[in-house]
Amino acid sequence: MGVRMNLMEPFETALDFQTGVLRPAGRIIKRHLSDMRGMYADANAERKVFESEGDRLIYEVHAVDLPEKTGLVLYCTTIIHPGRIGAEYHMTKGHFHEKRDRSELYLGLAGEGYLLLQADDGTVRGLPMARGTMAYVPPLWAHRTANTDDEPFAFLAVWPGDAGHDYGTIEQSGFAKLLVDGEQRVNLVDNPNYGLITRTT
Ligand code: PAN
Ligand code: ZN
Repeated sequence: MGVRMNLMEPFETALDFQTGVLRPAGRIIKRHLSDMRGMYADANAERKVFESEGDRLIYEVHAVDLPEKTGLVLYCTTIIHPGRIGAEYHMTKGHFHEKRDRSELYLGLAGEGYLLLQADDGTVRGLPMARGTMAYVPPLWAHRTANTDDEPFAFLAVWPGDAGHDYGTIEQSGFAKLLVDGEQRVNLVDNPNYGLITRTT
């Protein structure tokens, strides 16, 4: 159990810029491959990972434990471990905010990654992220991050307390583009499963 902060008292959190770890530890969420079944395009590659090594840890969220309330600022770090499922880089589940017009700010801390953004009409944008990159997630855009390097990719996220998270839309449709390893290092390619129900459990 992590420390729950008193939202009416000043407090400080120590952020390790190298690792993205917060102290004192709040809520830590670990996302394994089994939490993301069907989200990677290459189902065979996903199955092979399960068979050869079991349930791989893909990413961790280290959140300062505050209530999701209007007027509060919430923040957490995300650490995406390096690796691929097939050609696709390790990534987060991705979501829209439940209140679609709530925006967000990301700050790259360590490693290299990509922020993938998708509008309601399927338009996709990709922003490279490294240490010091401040990436703005506008209202109405779904967002997902991926680790495109061989080291852990860590970033800080700050967003309004009443934004909420809608995971279902992405679980159903996916993103229109995939971030894959290719000759030019990072490639954005069409997702053959886009718009289909990709989740199997
Ligand atoms: C981020 C994300 C975090 C994990 O803090 O929640 O990177 O990604 P998923 O939530 O998609 O699993 C954020 O965008 N918060 O709103
Ligand atoms: Zn968000």
